[in-house]
Amino acid sequence: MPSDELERDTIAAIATPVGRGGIGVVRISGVRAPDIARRLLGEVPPARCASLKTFRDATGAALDEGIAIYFPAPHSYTGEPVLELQGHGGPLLMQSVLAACLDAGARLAEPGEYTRRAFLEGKLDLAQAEAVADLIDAASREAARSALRSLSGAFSAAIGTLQTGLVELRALTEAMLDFPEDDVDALHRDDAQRRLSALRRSLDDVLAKSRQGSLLRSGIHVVLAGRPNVGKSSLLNRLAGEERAIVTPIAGTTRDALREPIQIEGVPLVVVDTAGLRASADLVESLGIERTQRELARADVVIAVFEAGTAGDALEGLPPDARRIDVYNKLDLFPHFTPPAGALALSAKTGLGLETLRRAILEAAGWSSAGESVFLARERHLRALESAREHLSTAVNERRWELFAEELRLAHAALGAITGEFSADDLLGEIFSRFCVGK
Ligand SMILES: Nc1nc2c(ncn2[C@@H]2O[C@H](COP(=O)(O)OP(=O)(O)OP(=O)(O)O)[C@@H](O)[C@H]2O)c(=O)[nH]1
Ligand SMILES: [Mg+2]
Repeated sequence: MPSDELERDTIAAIATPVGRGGIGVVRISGVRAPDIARRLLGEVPPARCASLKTFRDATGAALDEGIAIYFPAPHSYTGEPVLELQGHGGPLLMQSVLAACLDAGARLAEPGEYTRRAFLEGKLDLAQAEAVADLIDAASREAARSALRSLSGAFSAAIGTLQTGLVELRALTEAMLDFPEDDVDALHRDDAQRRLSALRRSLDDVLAKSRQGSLLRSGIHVVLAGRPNVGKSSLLNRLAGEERAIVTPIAGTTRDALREPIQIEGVPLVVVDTAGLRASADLVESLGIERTQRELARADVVIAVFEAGTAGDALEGLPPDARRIDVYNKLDLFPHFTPPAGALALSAKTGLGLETLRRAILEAAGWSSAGESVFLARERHLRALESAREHLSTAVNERRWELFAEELRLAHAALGAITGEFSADDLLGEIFSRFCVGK
């Protein structure tokens, strides 16, 4: 730990959202918290008890009356002495309480600084600290549940188990480096390979759960595309459960891409309705079609919409790598219509076939977990896991103990980056700067 971390400033911030509210919280963390309590409240409140207090400024004038809670170190969110002042949540009032804290010796906290301190004090590892931000930002029930699981340490524990396995294998390998006689070697080589296979299986399992979880974090981008008037907007409204997009019998109704966040089984998706694809002389419509092409380029899943009773035709500009679901709409008009193999038939008007479409969307997006525990992994975690996986694959074919040991060491380091065991300062800066102030 650098020495400036030992002599940390005491920080203060408004922890509740900006604006009017029934309650507003100012949070102070650092060695001066007791001193600030004495200046504002006249005394340090008893540990972890809610005390009704008058908050006063440096001149002794009353600012607000509210609840003060003092958390002595190390039993606080940051691991430092923490004072929480819960006052009336008016913006001006909160500002004046905060100003009194600054006058009493605190400085304004930076975004994520409380959680960063919690990390430095060993209250949380890096994956858990990230889960705090993910929990706050969770856009769906499933995402929130996964974030909470990571926060409680389930993800870190899975990484920890992998690391323990690696440490054991590394110890075995290091021993071999000292005794390279042939007979011992063969025995240990078998043992090492067995352990290595088990480790690789566990790693693949964690990686699969993390890939699933990353879908929850980023949300799945689903784009509706097709000729004008086939019912794309009607389908969006159905999926959203509300009349979001304008629907008319006029071809070329939708001009601009319309995004709608929806959830299917708690999984967050963004569904984009687009302008129908056709050659158009209308300037606005042409611009809309350009936007359709842009949306298509970054789709995870494309729903290509056709009309029942027609053969469907080739749609230009569909990205080759996105998953595609072909849908024949207006089944109510052609109840005996059978879609081509692999395509779905449905009716946006009656809702027939919509459930099948919802399931198909999740499946196309790669979501397979039926309530099973997934990890709300970030891109950073996926990269680290993939890197660890590569080192283990290299190790499998490595006959030289020194190089075998080196691959294990690198895999170990990659996993350590997830929990912050081996993390550079700039990575920490990058992670915590995305937090809100007061967290
Ligand atoms: N009978 C029937 N009519 C439908 C169905 N879905 C859409 N329609 C009708 O088809 C017409 C076009 O629907 P939209 O949802 O506006 O079609 P769109 O693909 O968004 O059209 P553009 O925005 O012009 O590209 C409207 O009159 C809808 O009421 C359906 O399942 N059955
Ligand atoms: Mg439309």
